[in-house]
Formats: sequence, structure tokens, C-alpha cells
Amino acid sequence: MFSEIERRVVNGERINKKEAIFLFNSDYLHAIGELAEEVSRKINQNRVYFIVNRHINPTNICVNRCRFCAFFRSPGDPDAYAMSIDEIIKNIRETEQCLGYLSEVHIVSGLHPEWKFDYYLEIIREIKREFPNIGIKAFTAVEIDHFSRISGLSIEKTLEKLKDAGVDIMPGGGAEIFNPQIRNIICPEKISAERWLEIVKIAHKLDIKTNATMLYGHIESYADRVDHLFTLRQLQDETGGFLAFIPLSYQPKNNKIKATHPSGIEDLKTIAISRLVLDNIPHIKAYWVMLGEKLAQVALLFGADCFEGTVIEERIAHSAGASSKNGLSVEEIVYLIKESGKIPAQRDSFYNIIKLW
Ligand code: V47
Repeated sequence: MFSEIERRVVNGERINKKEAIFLFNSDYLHAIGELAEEVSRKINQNRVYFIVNRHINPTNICVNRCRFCAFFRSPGDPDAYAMSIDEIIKNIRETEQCLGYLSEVHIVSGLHPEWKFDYYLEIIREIKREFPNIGIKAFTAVEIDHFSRISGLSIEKTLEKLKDAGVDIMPGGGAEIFNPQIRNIICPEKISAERWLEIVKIAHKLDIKTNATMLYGHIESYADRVDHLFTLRQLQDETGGFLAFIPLSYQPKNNKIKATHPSGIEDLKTIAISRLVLDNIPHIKAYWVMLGEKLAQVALLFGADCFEGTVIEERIAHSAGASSKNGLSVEEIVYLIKESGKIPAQRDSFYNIIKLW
């Protein structure tokens, strides 16, 4: 069966669900990786993208108590925090001064029970006012749903207001795994898969590009992963609005799910099969924060073409036990990419190349 899949992929044909499940169950890690690498080269030549960015999580107070999440806190918890706009601006300014420049801020927040939609809008407006040249990747479909409910505005209006305020693109979080039974166990209070997909589709219609993620390696099956990937492939056929897909390797500490961290083999296989199935999404990210820097580097030979970025201060994965650094310097990223034999391509939020290293 593998040689038939190989023949089809090389001819630019699509693989089907049965074949994707076969690949997950097989031991052909090298062969799958090589094939994914070939597809990746066809799409992105020998380049690996990265961005000089900073993650900001304005609050960890969240009404959605997802069982896999070690980041959320309830109001009154000793380590609950909620940042002022001044603090957010100060953090960005310090990072910009430290790195010399910054191309993007990535903002994902808890669903704070008291903050109004206007506060989130003001965060974006202030960042844009202070740093007009920095791209803003902000708020997942989960947050958009929350904003729409607290403001009484439609999803369209909510997104339009965010776009007017300065949001450039949306991150891909909150997709988790689309299977409703699994979703109900790991994040019962979160919006449904249908709602996540509906909101993303509206964003694409309004010409807001988004990413997509998949949280894997907990209690889901291979069939669940494959269904998730095929659902994204179908939506991308309709809208073309996804820029990148990011497989999120499950981090097992300090949460309520009993599962271990997926193995390196599992991580590489998932990245490679994602590249093979999602033939219509241009970029596959190796998220070094969750994979670890070294495995993320190896993933660049298994179909991944994007290394996320400098990140600087990561809280979500590290609360759940990620042992990677909190951030990487440009020099470290360039070194890891070059050592993989690829060309580091520093990018902006829309994957325009700023510099080839
Ligand atoms: O939505 C939470 C996940 C996501 C755990 O779009 C966990 O460019 C693993 O979405 N183990 C946030 N994952 C991260 C994210 C992201 C990261 C980098 C780039 C982009 C992008 C998006 O992290 C959450 C959730 O799905 N998450 N807890 C955990 N224990």
C-alpha cells in the first residue's frame, strides 16, 4: 500500500482517509518523512520560515476550564493574573529593545469573566498605535465566540471590529481535536468543533487569514487525527484562508488528563502525515516550544517548513511541563535551521520574506 500512496503523492494526487490511517499505523517513519519532505520542497523550496515574535497572554483567568490546560486560573487564585494595557505595551517595548526589532505579537488570552469586549479591542488599538509596523496575530475562534456573546454582536461584526482595531491574522488555537466525544472529555466547556469551523470560515470570508492547530497525543485515536486533518483540508478547499497548520504535541503535567507526552516518533509521524494530507495549506509549523528545540529541528526534514519564532515568553505549554526554553534568539533559530540543511527565511505575519539568512 505504501508504494501506491507514494506514487499518488509524487503525481500530485490526494491521499484518502484509509491511506492516512494506514500511514499512522505503519512503521515506515523514514519513508513517510522523505515523502513529506519532497512535498514540502515542492511548496516551499528549501526554505524554513521563522518570525521575530513575542507571545502575550493578557490573563490566565478563564471561564473555560479545559481538562488538558494547566494555564488557566480562577479569579482569586494566588497565581491568577490580569495585565493592564500599560503592562502589555511595556512588555512589547522591552522585547523590541532587547531584540532590536519585532515583526509580530501573538496574543491569546483567557476568557476573563469580567473583561468587556471593549477592553480586548483597546489592547489591540493601543498596540497598533504604539507599534504600527508590528503585525498582530490575535484571538482564536474560541475567544471570538466569547467576545460575540459578551458584546451581543454577531461573529461578523466582532471580527470586523477586531480587524478595524488592528488584528492582522488569527492564531489557530482552540481547534483541539474535532471528534465530539473526545472534545467532550478533554474540554467540555469549550465551543464545539462546528462552531470553531463556522467562526474560522467567517474570518476567511472577511479576508482574515488564520492558522489551524490539532492537539494530539492524549486520548484521541489515529482515526480522530485523520478526521481532524480531512475536515481542515475540506474547509481549506472552500476558503483558502489557512496560512499554516500547527500540530500541538500534548504536554502532560499539571492537568486533569491521564496521558503521557507523545514520543518523538509519534511527533515526527504526525508532522509528516499532516504535510501529506494538507496539500492545500502552504505551511506546516514545527512548534519547538512543545516539540523541544532539537526534535523541532529534525521535523524540518519530515515535512515542516516553519519554525514559529523567537516566542520570548511562553506560558501555556510551560505550565503543562514543556521543557524547552522560554524563547530563542534569532541566532539560535538560524543555527538550527542551517544545520538541517535548509535556508532560514525570516518572514512577516503573512509569510512575506523579510530576509534570507
Ligand atoms: O489552544 C493547551 C494548546 C494552544 C496544552 O497559530 C496545549 O501560529 C499541548 O494555539 N499540551 C495554544 N497543547 C498554542 C497555539 C499556538 C501556538 C503557536 C503558534 C500558533 C499559531 C498557535 O495550546 C491552545 C491549546 O490547544 N494547549 N494546553 C497542553 N497541555
